[in-house]
Amino acid sequence: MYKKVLPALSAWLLCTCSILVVQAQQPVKPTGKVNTVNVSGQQIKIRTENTFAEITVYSPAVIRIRMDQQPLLPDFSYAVIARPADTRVQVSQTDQEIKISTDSLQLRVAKNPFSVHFFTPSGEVINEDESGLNTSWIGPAVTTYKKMQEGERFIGLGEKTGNLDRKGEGYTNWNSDVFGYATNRDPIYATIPFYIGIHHRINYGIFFDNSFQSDFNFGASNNRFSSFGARGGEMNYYFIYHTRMADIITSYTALTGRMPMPPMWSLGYQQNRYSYYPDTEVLRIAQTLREKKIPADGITLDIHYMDAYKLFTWNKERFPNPRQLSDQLNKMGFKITVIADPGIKTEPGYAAYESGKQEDIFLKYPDGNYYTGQVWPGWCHFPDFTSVKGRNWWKDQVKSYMRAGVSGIWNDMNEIATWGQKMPDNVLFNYEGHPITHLQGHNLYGLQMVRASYEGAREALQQRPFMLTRAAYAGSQRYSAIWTGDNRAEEDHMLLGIRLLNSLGVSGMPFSGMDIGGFTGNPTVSLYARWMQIGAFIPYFRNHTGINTKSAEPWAFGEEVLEISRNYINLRYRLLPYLYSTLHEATRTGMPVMRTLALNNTFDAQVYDTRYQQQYGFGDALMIAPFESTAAFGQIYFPAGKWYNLYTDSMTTGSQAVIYPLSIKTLPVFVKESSIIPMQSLVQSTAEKPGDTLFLHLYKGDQHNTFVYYEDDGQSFDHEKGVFYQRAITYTPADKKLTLEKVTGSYPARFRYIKLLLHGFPARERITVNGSSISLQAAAYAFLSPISRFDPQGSFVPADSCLVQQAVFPNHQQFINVDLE
Ligand code: NBV
Repeated sequence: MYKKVLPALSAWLLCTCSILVVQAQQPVKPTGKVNTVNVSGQQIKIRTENTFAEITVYSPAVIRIRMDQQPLLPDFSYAVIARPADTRVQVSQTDQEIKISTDSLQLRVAKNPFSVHFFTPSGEVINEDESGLNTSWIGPAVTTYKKMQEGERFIGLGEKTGNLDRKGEGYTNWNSDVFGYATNRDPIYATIPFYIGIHHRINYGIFFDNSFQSDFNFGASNNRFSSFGARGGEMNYYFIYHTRMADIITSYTALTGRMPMPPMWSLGYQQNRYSYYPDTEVLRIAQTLREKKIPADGITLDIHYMDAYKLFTWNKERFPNPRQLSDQLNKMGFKITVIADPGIKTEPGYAAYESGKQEDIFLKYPDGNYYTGQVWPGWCHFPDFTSVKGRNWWKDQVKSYMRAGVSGIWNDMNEIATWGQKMPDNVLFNYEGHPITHLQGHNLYGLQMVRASYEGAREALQQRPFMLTRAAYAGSQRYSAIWTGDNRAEEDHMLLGIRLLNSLGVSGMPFSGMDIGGFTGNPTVSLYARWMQIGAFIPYFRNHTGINTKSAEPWAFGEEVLEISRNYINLRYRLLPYLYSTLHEATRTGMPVMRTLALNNTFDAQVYDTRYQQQYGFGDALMIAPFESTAAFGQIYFPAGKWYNLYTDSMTTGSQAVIYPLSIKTLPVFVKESSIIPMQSLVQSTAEKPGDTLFLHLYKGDQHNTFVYYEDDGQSFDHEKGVFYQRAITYTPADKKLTLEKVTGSYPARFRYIKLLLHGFPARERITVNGSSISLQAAAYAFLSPISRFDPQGSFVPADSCLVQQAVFPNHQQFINVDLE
């Protein structure tokens, strides 16, 4: 017997020991040294001791690095829509390194061990692997370590809590349902693995396209490196270098796509709660908005419109005739957005469940059984949006909303959220016919859901649908706006919300919003007022609150708050031509609407100071300085240049911080010198015509400035066929001129006249427009209305006003030249 056991035992010991030796040798597997290099045009394939690598030049400013322990799989990404552009590239090599140069960037790949080092064309280090760490694997998990440059800062990564400058922090991407999240909670709902590093007057972007749970470390609990990695999949990142941050965002959005033009109505004010029902209550809210002269465009229906939370059904008692309701609302100038959760109740006889089973579109376990998880309706199956079949099924279902007169879909719970939140790892996602597990599919679910919702709604409406999503992955901007989920009615949440939206903005998602007033809990009167003011300067302006909170409509907090809210909603509507043009810029270049000051003042250390980090640009012209509603004074940082107070035109020179008295009646807003701001007269909804005059505000300054003015019909896709109205408006201070270029596009102008309002210009009697002298009048101009004082005499606090010089001239299609002095 011993004869048999002993050899077996020694064999077992030998085997165990050798495994231990191997493991002890390499618990962390490095790339190793380069063995072979194959150059083919813009692509270089490299084989190292432990790695299969591929370097691809996408453009002079964008280089992609791919690495894996196994031969690289066929290339596939839901996020990236760009292909490498033909680019002039020079590749040379020695025994030590491979040198790859484009017109804007130099990459040196060291051969022993394999590591990458990016330089500017003049040889400054932009970013390089941390020597000794580089890229490595721990089991299937891969991480790239970058040397922490002196003074390096990091911004971006989408919807992430924390400070504007993320230095010293670590973050995880795993889309999560985080009801009433703490202001430092991570992760929350969305995954955008793109960040911008800043040091020595250099900035660069890194997009790590890997949908597994990923981790970013910007010097958290280490003083050596920044790193990014994932629990599985390839090391697959795009390195982007430009001298201006704006261009980095443009290159990033060239890779992952840009938002489409939204329907104009989605830029109006949206009234919401969890939930307005029955239909008569929805109509009462709409009517009250009209009666109280609060401009509004949207009403959103939360989960109670459904029958027992069953998707694609209507509760027959609460909403007996949805089409009639939407027709009535449409006549009043309102559009309906409905919530849609992905869970389909497993109830025999329920149409969506039956047809989903028949079409076999639900997520499955490896043994072929459908995955069942619990959420609002009870036990549910979940459509697999990573299959064509699943998306097509969803698209058909979604069309039933459009038949009921719905204009927008609010995609909720798509992290995927299930009660308990621990969806099993072994659930399979079709992934276009190449199945992956939940580990890789999870962060993609929201993106693919909004893709299917957008495409279905677009086909059904033949007009621009509005889409809102809670979960996202890079690229979601191509289909949907995003909001920041279940925030709290607290002061620091309002400020956090601004940082989240600013961060989403530099991460390619310009169309965004947060629940104004807060979702959980009840805001104080002043917090509500301040939040509504800020809401006017947020791309998606929606008031929303939870199920068991007090009423949160603008009239629920007393007369003064009603006036404040109305005042700012009015201002928002008057600013629509400016906002719409700014969104058009987002579709062309990826520029955000909410612009952290870091975007245009990247190397000014002050803008990262936690006292000023919430300040942001709303488009190019306006700077918003948000403060807690309880503060009596606020310290505001003015970046370089000159700044006008929006309400009074008083001027502050930049590169300094100023202590500013605060009042709950006004939100501090400033206008950058040389700005051009087109406005319209007040309407109660975007369905109403805004009068025949475009108000063009021009602020005297020393900076040359161009604003691209844009209009279209606000609803169809005709603009894709050239039916738009666009003209560049340029202010040239050196020549004392304002020029409106000849109009491009075939859409007829909405405005017959232009009223030019000059701010900060010396008083004169006439100006010259295309050679003809036109009279100029001095006038007081107010951006806000007076506020009732509500004292026993009922007197009014006069509104702040600016002294402007104004002139009116026809808005013809041809070149218009205005001589200002
Ligand atoms: O559908 C109800 C809510 C919705 O109002 C909210 O905006 C979402 O973020 N939804 C979450 C479901 C869960 C609420 C506790």
